[in-house]
Amino acid sequence: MLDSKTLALAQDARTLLAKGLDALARVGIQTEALQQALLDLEGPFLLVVAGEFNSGKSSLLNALLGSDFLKEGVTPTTERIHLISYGPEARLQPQSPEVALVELPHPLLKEVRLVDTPGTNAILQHHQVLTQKFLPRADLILFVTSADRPFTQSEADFLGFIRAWGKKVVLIVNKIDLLSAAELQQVLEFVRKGADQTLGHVPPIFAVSARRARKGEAASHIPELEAHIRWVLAHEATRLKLGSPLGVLARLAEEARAVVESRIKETERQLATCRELDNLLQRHQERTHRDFNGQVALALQSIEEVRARGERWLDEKVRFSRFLELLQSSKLKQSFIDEVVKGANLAIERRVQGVMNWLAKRDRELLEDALSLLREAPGLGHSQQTAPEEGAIAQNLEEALRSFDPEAEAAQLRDFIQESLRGTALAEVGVMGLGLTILLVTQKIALDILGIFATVFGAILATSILPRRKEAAKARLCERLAELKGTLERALHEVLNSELERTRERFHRLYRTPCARLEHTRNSTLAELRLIEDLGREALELRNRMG
Ligand SMILES: Nc1nc2c(ncn2[C@@H]2O[C@H](COP(=O)(O)OP(=O)(O)OP(=O)(O)O)[C@@H](O)[C@H]2O)c(=O)[nH]1
Ligand SMILES: [Mg+2]
Repeated sequence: MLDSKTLALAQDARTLLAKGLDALARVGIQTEALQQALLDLEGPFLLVVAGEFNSGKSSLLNALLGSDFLKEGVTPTTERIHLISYGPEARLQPQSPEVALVELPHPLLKEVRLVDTPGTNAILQHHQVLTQKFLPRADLILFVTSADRPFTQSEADFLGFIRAWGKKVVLIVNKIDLLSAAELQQVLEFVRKGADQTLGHVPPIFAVSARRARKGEAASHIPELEAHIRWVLAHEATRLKLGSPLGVLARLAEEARAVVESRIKETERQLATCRELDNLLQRHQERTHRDFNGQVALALQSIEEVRARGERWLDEKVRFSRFLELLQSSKLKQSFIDEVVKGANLAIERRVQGVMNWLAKRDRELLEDALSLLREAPGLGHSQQTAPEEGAIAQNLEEALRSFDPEAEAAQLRDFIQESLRGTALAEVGVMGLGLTILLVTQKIALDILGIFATVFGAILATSILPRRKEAAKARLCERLAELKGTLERALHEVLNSELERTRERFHRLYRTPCARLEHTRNSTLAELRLIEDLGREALELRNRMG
């Protein structure tokens, strides 16, 4: 009959285990061991005998049960898990290639189910696998080591495995008939130390001889072991039984934690790529902004050239000897057109076009840089498998690059410049018949040939002193051209700003969605990690509360 405190603990355990099953399954951890442990909660106490092959596990069970039913031998002998329970007469029934059911008429078996397991560290690997698979079900483990080769390295490894599942252990040093009393003391000391190091504590240790017991000789110490087993069954069975699935839960939570942590690490690595893309965009925009001034200077150069030619023209024409000629303004006008401004509009348009091409090239470079950044992202280069979100980003970038048409881009940029020049107050164009079908010109950025000539000519006529006329004309020319330069410069900067904005938006579209998904994944995986850590901690706390 369970007391109320144990009943409450059992209830808490069941609630926690149900929560655990759910959480572990969601993370993708195999939960069979926990499901089995839950089923076993309702079944008999499972006392499992484990250890290296030939240590005398089957002999020990035969000695405890006073039978010779289990096969013994010097080579690896026990091939299956033997589940031994009470039955009116001895019988063995193979259940599967892995499990055999044994019934024996021994009263101890009414209180406990004993389990004989294949030995570890044998050449037959599958024996060890069978035993390791079964161990999570154990409520208590009798770990058998042989007195003639006590506590080997592989036994220490195996005990470490048992500890990870949170199992309680009783250590059995078997075959003590092979040792003198002094040797036995040495062996026991050695085993005690080894156990302490491996398990972190010294479990109960029994030094026995299954052989003596079987021969009916004294000093087998099997009765002491049996008494201990009966005591455990009477006083600790419930606690151990409830603790068993909690140990399994803690162990699986630990496994899940490692899995989830590595997922978080992988997501963080991909998120770092997202941040790299942000940085790349930022650097690209800063660099484009900086280098743009050089491009603008190139475009303005054409206007500068008009100014230089205009000044030279004035120096040449506005001379006393040619003064009469000057007054024939139609000739003068034609000369001004031919020598100063002819071709200037085309030159400006070409240079502006050059700036637009440069901007388009920069956009393409950004896509290329982003793609190589993604290809060189840590992990991507080494693993064959590309993470899905990174794959999506790379695909978007490749697609954007494939469909990237620098000419169409530059044309679109021209549209921008048209837009930004609309409504500027330069004079009408095309009037001088220069054949200006050029886009820019129709958008009023062309040199206002007539206007400039009128300004210059007006300045020439405005004053009667010749050198002054020249200076005044030069000054007016400069003024008008500076005005034009200012307009063009502003228009180009407006284009730059809207282009940077547009690039930012378009570039973001290529990776923002997968990156947002990654952030979401990271956050939900972090929440999973916290849940798993809580589960593991609660499982251990609850087991400790059981005493
Ligand atoms: N001297 C001595 N030999 C023992 C004792 N117990 C078992 N043996 C012998 O050790 C050998 C192995 O015994 P098993 O009981 O088959 O050992 P096991 O651990 O079940 O071996 P596997 O089933 O192969 O894992 C047999 O030859 C036994 O006779 C003992 O107390 N003293
Ligand atoms: Mg055996």
